Amino acid sequence: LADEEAAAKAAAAVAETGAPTIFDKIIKKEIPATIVYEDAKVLAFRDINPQAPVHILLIPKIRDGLTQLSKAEPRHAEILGHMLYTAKVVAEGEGISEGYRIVINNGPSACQSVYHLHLHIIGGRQMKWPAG
Ligand code: DGP
Repeated sequence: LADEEAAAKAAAAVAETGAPTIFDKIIKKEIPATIVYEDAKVLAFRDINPQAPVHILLIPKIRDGLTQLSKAEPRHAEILGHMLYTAKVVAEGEGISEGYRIVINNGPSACQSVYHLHLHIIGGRQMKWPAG
């Protein structure tokens, strides 16, 4: 867990520089990803380290300052709404509408590791609550 905390803090420090993330390479199709949904504004692809039978990341194609949810400004309200609605559509496409979880890890204490806002869409198994 100490390693996880250290990595999360290091990732947050890099985020402050505004550096691009691995997700930019996925958006530009410079590195492969299993894309399950795409429109003009968002991209959804399978997580490389799945925590459940279905584990998809949904991201805005343009980061526009949204390194993490806590940086959201009023101008982001539309894309945030579109992301949440699209999560519902993606979950339907995966056949998990009966039950799934949407997660946003915000900042080091939530173990955010990639500083390009993303929703986790997780399902296909029984979830536990509270989350760890
Ligand atoms: P978070 O901890 O909320 O910042 O989640 C970042 C997620 O991104 C994590 O579950 C693993 C995933 N991830 C990191 N690098 C890659 C990659 O290159 N490809 C894919 N498909 N997922 C990645």
